Amino acid sequence: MKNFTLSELLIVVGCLSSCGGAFGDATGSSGSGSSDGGPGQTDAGNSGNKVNSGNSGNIGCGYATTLCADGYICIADADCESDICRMNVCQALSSLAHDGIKDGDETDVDCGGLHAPACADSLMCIVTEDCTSGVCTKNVCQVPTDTDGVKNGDETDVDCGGPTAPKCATGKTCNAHADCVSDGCGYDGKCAAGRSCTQHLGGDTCGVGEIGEAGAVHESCCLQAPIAGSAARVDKYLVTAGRMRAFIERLNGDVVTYVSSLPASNWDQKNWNALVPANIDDANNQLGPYWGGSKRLCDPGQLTGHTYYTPPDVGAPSSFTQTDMDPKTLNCVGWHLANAFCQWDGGRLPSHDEITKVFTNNVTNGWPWGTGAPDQSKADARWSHYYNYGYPGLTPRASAS
Ligand SMILES: [Ca+2]
Ligand SMILES: [Ca+2]
Repeated sequence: MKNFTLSELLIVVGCLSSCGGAFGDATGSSGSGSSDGGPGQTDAGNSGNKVNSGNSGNIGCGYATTLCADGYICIADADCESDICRMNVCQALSSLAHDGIKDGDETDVDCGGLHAPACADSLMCIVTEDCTSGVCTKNVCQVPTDTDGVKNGDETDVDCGGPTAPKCATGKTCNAHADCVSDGCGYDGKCAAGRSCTQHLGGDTCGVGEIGEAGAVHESCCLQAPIAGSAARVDKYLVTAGRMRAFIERLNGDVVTYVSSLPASNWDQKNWNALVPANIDDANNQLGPYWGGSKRLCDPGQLTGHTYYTPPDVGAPSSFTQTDMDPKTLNCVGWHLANAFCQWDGGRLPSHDEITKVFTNNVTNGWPWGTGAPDQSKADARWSHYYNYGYPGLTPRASAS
């Protein structure tokens, strides 16, 4: 193995790689210098980094899905063509690594050390990197467990996710909804705070300011806030159109089948099943302007309008795009569908008494924004985006009164 100078290592640490799977988004790199046409280079816009004493900059390394050649930066063995990642550099597979004997710096036969693949469970090791499990105890590679403090086996993050480990908390890495406590694996490969907040728009765009606005501070739309004088919690933000869309799309519009599984104490199967959608077309119809007769102020328009985007063929084309609408607060939704949504998302609809107490701090200090009618200057980010009702992309009225 070659020796690196300090400056070379600094270059390595400061840049992104575009090969291997561990780095995810290949957005180019921050290093200086120019490409020298390294192996596998296919795209000038995707620059990986090769440890190379003769070059201080970046070397094209193909696309993010390619394996890294010897000498390129890696995080895990699986990032490398040689299947050997040591000290974050892909190592050349030694000719000794498949000769059937323990030689070189191998810790067991043809495994371990700097030039052979990591060792399977129960084989000999010296350091954690000698083992596929990442756990070397008393010089023996250990079987992965969900308490060893290492992401190994089928886990998607440290000691969580996959078929056997406990489910992962919010923010941990996931591959599927089932990996997460919330049953929601987000678009970013992290467990979402709620089942309905796995998407970007209306999923993690809640908080002060609009998307792209200077000073905007956004977080998950599924966070919850305490209620004074109660053990219950309430959504920190009003439900977005995007959260309803996540619900509808996850069920492919078939809310009827979902509610059919609810206990009688939570759902009136006989009288309510016909009042929720059975497919996507039903859902667009129910969340559009005309279901059950025209809904007041739910027709498309710039001063009115349903915030759940519905396609043109529903009969009432939205005046705004789905991208505009999904982050907005949901409106024009029937009680039964709202009820089903809340239960699917792990909660329930609040009672009138409960919601009154929430908005008046347990009836002690008026409304959350103080006294009098709410207006723009009194907007409270705990409960809503600014300007989120009916005016996507437009300057809002100065007062909602
Ligand atoms: Ca060997
Ligand atoms: Ca583990």
